[in-house]
Amino acid sequence: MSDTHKLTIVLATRNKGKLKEFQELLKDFAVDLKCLDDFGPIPEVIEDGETFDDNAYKKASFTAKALGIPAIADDSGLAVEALDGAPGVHSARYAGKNATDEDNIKKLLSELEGQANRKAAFHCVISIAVPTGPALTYEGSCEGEILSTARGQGGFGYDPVFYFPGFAKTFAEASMEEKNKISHRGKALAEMATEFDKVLKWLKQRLAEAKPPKPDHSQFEHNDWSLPKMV
Ligand code: ITT
Repeated sequence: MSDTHKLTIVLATRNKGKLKEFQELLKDFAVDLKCLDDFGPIPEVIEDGETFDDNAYKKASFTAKALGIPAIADDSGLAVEALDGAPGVHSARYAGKNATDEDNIKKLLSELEGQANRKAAFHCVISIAVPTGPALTYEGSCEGEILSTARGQGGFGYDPVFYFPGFAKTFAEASMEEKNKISHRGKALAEMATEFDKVLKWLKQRLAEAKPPKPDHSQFEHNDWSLPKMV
């Protein structure tokens, strides 16, 4: 398909891995998916929402407005039952502003020390927004348990302590293909990809509505177009 027939959409991330994953998933659709690095500098979005939904929408709508084209954003994290849903939207910076994955895991394990309830779930929300504000949302979750020691070398973030009973392994012990099939992000992405043709139609309709109305030529029909008489 020629690029002129493709709808340009920006994925609100600088993470090339994420971009590749989305591009691969949407490769059969008439869409030219870019990431933030393909555009000039735009201000960082402050992810201060109280829910994954708030943050995903904030990122998508801010980016769409700033660049004047539709934008997709995702937000995800880990919610632990015994910690009232923490680290939640603070998952990336649970142990502080520049925390590494190891720092975050260490803090999580210390908060859960002696706790019998180890239930936890990863959540992911994908938001697709147009510059005028409206958005579509896709969600996915994956339930598991937090172990008391890390296991496995794969994945990222909290994967080494997230035990998925269906695999009898942690996410860091599972292959990427295995994880993608059942993970929070995998499920949200699959739901979005399944109906992406509808998403494209919806986006085109919203973009068309946003254009200034075409002039109504009927209003000129009875106009007198002759030049004013010179006196
Ligand atoms: P962006 O730049 O795209 O926003 P990010 O690192 O903020 O990337 P997310 O919002 O998707 O990524 O995730 C926030 C944190 O939640 C992430 O840093 C991890 O600590 C944790 N997390 C999310 N998904 C995870 C997964 O599949 N496995 C392990 N940890 C995960």
